[in-house]
Amino acid sequence: MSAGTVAAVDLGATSGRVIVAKVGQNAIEMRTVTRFANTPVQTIDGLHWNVLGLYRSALAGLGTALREEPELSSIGIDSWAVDYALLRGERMLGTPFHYRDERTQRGVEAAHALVPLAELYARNGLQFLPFNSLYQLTTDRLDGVLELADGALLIPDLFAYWLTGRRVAERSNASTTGLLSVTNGQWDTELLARLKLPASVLPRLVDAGARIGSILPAVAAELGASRPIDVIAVGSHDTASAVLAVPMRAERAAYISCGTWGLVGLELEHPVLSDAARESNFTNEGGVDGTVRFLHNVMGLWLLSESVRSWEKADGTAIDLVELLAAAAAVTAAVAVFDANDPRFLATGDMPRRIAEYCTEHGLTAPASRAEVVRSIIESLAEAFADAVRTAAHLADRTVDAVHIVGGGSQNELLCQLTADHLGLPVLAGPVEATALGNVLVQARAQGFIDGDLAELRALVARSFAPRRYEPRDR
Ligand code: LFR
Repeated sequence: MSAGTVAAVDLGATSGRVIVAKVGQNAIEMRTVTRFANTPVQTIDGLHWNVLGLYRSALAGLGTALREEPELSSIGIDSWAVDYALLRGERMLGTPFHYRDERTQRGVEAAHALVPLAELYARNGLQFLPFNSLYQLTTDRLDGVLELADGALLIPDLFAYWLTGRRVAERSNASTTGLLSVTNGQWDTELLARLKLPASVLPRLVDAGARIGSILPAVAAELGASRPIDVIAVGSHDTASAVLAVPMRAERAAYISCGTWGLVGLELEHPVLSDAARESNFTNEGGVDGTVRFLHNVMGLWLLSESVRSWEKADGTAIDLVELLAAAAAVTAAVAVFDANDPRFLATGDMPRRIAEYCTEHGLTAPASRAEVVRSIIESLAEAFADAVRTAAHLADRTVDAVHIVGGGSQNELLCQLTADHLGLPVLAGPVEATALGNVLVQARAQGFIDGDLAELRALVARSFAPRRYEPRDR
């Protein structure tokens, strides 16, 4: 078995990147080839992803990757979940909506009138989020748009289709649509019929590790590739890829995949579908190798990035985040701890104002300075993370003795320390690029550069990227 080189296209809610990795049985070397902004666009009908711009940036990055690494043997794509493009034949019908667009309220009501939430949960195991694909598709149905479509592809599947001409639905991401059976992992055709959604728009399901196809000749020409390159299905839901790359002992650890969102939970072998799990809004999403990602969506660093966006707009200049975080760490006065999961924080817009409103409504003193707002956000996130870890362990009847934080949030020292303090457990931070790592590991295994089960892949991650340890302090 010898090492080989693969490329990950990893699309996050604020930026995307193309990463190349040389992966062998004993070490992984990763290098970011290109990073590009992901800036949503508000038009008259709502908030959209600029998927064409993202695709162009991904192609440019893959072209550079190939020039620099002519041995590159495959490409894998991951992104956020739930959002999709509708297609008719080869044509994309409109520009995909962003999950933070607020159009889906009608879809939620219409879907629940057909199938009540408790029954949905028993069938799909998903926490209620107003943007789950099934509500978005129901809104498209009510708007008369769905009937024009003969296909629907989640974002990574859309990119794979544009690269290869093959339409598939990778299972980890398909599990976030709400239309996949949590018990057998197949499209739930009975549920689709009851929701008045056409099963015919949904493509064939594949598992992470499957070969989707080779890049089309026109794509090869654009990338300057002189030979066929495979596109491999990875854990195309970014959180599935991130969880795969958490260097944990899955039976005893909880994870927090912290970027725009904080996804907090456990890896399980079987879903937990109890009333208590539904009432606590815990989800059973599909992981790589048939695992269950039992987790809860906490609002995440979105609270911070959207605050910074408001301040930068007001100032007309960029804010130095390192400086701002240092100022937040230096705040000594007690700050308000608010409910980071309050739905008012979901949409785009003035975040500091919404935090202040929450505080006033709940009899808390609203944070005054920017440093205090940031401190208040981080304290509130740490508390929400700790709470979700405890709830997950309780619901799944597990003992947790360590918590791993991966993703961008693992670099936030204050957040890691406060999470450890709130839980009274050690926090192990890193790797930062867990999502891209999970993406390349699945490709490398599919290509035969490495082998092993999840525990062995995680041991490889731990050898290549040693986590940083935070011990809990007395509170
Ligand atoms: C994280 C993530 C979450 C999902 C949210 C919306 O990037 O994929 O797992 O709930 O984005 O798709």
